[in-house]
Amino acid sequence: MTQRTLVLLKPDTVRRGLVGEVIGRIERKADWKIAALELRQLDRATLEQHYAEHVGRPFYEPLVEFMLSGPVVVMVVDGERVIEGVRQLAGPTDPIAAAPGSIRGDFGTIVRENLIHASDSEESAIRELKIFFPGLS
Ligand code: RTP
Ligand code: MG
Repeated sequence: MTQRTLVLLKPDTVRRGLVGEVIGRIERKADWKIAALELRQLDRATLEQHYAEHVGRPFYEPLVEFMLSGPVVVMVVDGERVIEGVRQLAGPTDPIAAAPGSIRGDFGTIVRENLIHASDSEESAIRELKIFFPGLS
């Protein structure tokens, strides 16, 4: 089943020079294709939409500040079961709980600074793709 997902490489990934490493893991999966890719400084309005489900939670404000702290890589990836697949490559939200071999498990320690975002369902992917790439067909 070919799907499309939205992936963000968070400011920690860019700052730490791990963009190539993380993109490489995505790129090496059979038949997955990068459909769009951009280094972008996000603004608060975009993040308010993106993280709408988390508004009011204690981690929301620090999360938005972190996501504004530097540019992120915004990308669209197409391929076989890519939504579940990128989540699997990323590992669980808490990098200490994430298994070695996963992106978060290999490179992360802090829950907030967990390197990568990937849409968690087809519904989320459609919603998030509209926010970050409104012109993409
Ligand atoms: P993401 O949306 O970034 O792919 O990550 P996720 O589904 O694994 O995590 P989610 O629950 O949607 O939370 C979004 C992001 O908020 C930060 N966070 N901080 N307790 C905390 O300090 C906390 N909890 C979540 C993380 O950056 C998480 O990825
Ligand atoms: Mg999430």
